[in-house]
Amino acid sequence: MTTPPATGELSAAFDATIAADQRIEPRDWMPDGYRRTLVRQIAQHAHSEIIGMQPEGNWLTRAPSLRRKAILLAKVQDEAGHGLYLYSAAETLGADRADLTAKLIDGAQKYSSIFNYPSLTFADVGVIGWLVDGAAICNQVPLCRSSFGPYARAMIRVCKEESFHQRQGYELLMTMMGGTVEQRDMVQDAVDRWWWPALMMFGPPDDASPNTEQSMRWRIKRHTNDELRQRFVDMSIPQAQALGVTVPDPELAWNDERGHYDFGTPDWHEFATVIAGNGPCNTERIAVRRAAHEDGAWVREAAAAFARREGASR
Ligand code: BYC
Repeated sequence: MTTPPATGELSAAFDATIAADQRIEPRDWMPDGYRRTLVRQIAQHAHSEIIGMQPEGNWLTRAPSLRRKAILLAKVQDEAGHGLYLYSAAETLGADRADLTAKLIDGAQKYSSIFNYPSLTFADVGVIGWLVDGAAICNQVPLCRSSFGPYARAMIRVCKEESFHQRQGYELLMTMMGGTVEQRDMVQDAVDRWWWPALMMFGPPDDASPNTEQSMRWRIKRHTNDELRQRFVDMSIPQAQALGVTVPDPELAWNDERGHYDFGTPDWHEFATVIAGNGPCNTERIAVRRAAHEDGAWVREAAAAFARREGASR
């Protein structure tokens, strides 16, 4: 019998893999903190995809045409798929999917702040695609190089689908901007409501982000929250100009010296309120998720009974 390697050796192998920019796989030894951080981030990400179906899902029965309905249906279904890849990635770390769902419903685990805002008009569907999926792409493209293999691989497919989502949102807004004055006003109103929450998606500022430093060292995160927020602003402003809308930030200005846009400070008090569970739609989002979980109990029971029968007949 061979002697198992000592923890020191395992830890050195882990550090060397990270330093060489290679992937950690589920079979590899990893520090408890690395595993915990990944389960936290991946679970939160999975929950966001699942809860994220709600603001747009609200418009499925009221889409203005069959074409818009088919597009929206496909997008919302994609989000469900993203949630499933991510729950699977969390399972490779030893997390239990039923336990993760219970933690979401109990409020023990977070999901993205952005989904606690209401979608008031069909223009919100376009703005969610443009800005929310746009922010998601900015945040998630670097995660395709995250050090944990299953997470990085899940992100590749997620990002491909998110770019389709972003384009469908932008195309919808372009169409509305070519319409009536009322339609253009709806788009501007939606941009005014979603701009700041979209900037908050990147998380607290770097000097108030407890997890960034260690997550960067472990190469789970590749950029800080502020770096990605800046990238998102720089990317979105020319798109806003092409669309013919403005963003609700009097401090926004191109800074020639930095080669970036300067922009105002998001309302971090509002962010703290939303992630503490007291945003405009937190209660409703969790109530809908809980009801869907309870309504699906018979499906889970039937699937488990089928699996038991198949197992017994083998
Ligand atoms: N909302 O130390 P920090 C989508 C929490 S889905 C809520 O900077 P970290 C889409 C953070 O968890 C979008 N909570 O944390 C779906 C931590 O609290 P805990 C979701 C937030 O992890 C459908 C505390 O604040 N995307 O794209 O280093 C349709 C301190 O923060 C938020 C992902 O999840 C927030 N916005 O960095 C369309 C991407 N921000 O956990 C689109 C993957 C921070 O210690 N996640 N918190 O209690 C990440 O990249 C990182 O987890 C974050 C935060 C950048 C979000």
